[in-house]
Amino acid sequence: MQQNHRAAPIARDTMAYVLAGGRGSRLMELTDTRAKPAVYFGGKTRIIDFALSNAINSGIRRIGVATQYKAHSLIRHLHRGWNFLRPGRNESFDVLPASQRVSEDQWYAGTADAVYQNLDIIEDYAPRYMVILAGDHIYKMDYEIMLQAHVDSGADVTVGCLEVPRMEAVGFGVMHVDETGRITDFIEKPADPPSIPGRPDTALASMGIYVFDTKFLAEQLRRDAADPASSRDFGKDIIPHVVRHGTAYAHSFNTSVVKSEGEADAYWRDVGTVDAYWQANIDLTDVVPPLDIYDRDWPIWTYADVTPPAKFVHDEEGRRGTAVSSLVSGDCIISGGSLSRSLLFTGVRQRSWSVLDHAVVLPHCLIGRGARVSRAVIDRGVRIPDGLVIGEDPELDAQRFRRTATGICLVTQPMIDRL
Ligand code: ADQ
Ligand code: ADP
Repeated sequence: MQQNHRAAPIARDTMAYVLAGGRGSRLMELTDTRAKPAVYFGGKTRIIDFALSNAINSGIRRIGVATQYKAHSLIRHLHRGWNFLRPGRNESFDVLPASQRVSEDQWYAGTADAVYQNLDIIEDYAPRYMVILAGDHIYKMDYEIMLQAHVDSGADVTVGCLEVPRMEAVGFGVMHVDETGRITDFIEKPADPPSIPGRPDTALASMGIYVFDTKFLAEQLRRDAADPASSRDFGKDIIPHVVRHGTAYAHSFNTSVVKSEGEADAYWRDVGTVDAYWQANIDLTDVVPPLDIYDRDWPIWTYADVTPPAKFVHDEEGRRGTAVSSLVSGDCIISGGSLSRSLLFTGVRQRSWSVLDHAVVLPHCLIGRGARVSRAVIDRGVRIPDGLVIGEDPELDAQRFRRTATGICLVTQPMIDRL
């Protein structure tokens, strides 16, 4: 991998610590066998590649990833794709599974515990700053800008934030800030989220991104670990405590979002539900997508198999394999089928007379002859039988597949086997 962004001193004195242990249960069967950060996104990458690429592109060269739930697929991906950092250059890449290192009967209790249990490793590297990140969001952000703001303000903690519709804020940490950006109040997942003063429909939400001086963070984690009432969580315990007893500043995502020409909004997505996941993938097929994955100044690194190019061929009867407004990854063969507004991951095979429309097809699926699939997510390796129709009969779809309220079908191999 090449480094094509400046490596500034603050970033080089920073460790990025990615929390990648959560299940993401609202993704249903997509996270039955893999943690949410390992879920495929955007054709070639996995969700965690966005946070990791942001760290690398921001100039950070020390990275730790805490894993817990169904970590096998994630760990394999990290080892294959992300082990290029070299200890001899003051770089490091550590995968830190919940391994009962501190206490024999404890997995990571909460997100703060997932850092606390590895404090010895972190303190051994002795980075001056820590950036704590979630491994399950899609966005491009320059953490160096946030680090600089943290140093400039002299805060104990700096919390990345963005504005969200007030009713969506029930799933976030919500904060109040004064005119200097200092956080005066922080409530984790409030049932009735407070709005931004003067803007009743909008709330200021935590992105779950925190910058700390390492020494201060270590003190806080040790204090928190000694508190039997604590749930060992950043959002529930650590951040509210620092807001009350120290100085916490908010850092607006708008300030450090990485945008290229054509990207209108500051793009940040949780993709935590099947609907949001489907939509964010399909959005990439727009003529000008809201997220630019072609930006060479901010590449999204990943592990990918070396594959032959995608291929489009006539079938025996002369029917052409065609694609419009679609993303087709390597090793796909479209033989006499057609697709539109769809996204094919690596190694998908599409047979004659099959039609895909608004379909997100994960790696190594087979779309059988004459099958029709619309508004669906097809899990990795699924073999869609010849002639099967998905997305046209709501009642039948709901019996056979995981069908969301808005009519998106999630299809897995066990569901096909039961037909
Ligand atoms: P949540 O979205 O509820 O709130 P949480 O479940 O705490 O997020 O997970 C945060 C990150 O940590 C995720 O990437 C998850 O995979 C990982 N994780 C969860 N439990 C873990 C464990 N035991 N070990 C390792 N990793 C773990 C948080 C904040 C809110 C904020 C939102 C923004 O608490 O204040 O608004 O993130 O999404
Ligand atoms: P997941 O996130 O679905 O676990 P992985 O890429 O980690 O995805 O692999 C899942 C399984 O599929 C592994 O057992 C892997 O060996 C297998 N696999 C990998 N490449 C292929 C392929 N080209 N065809 C079929 N199976 C494959």
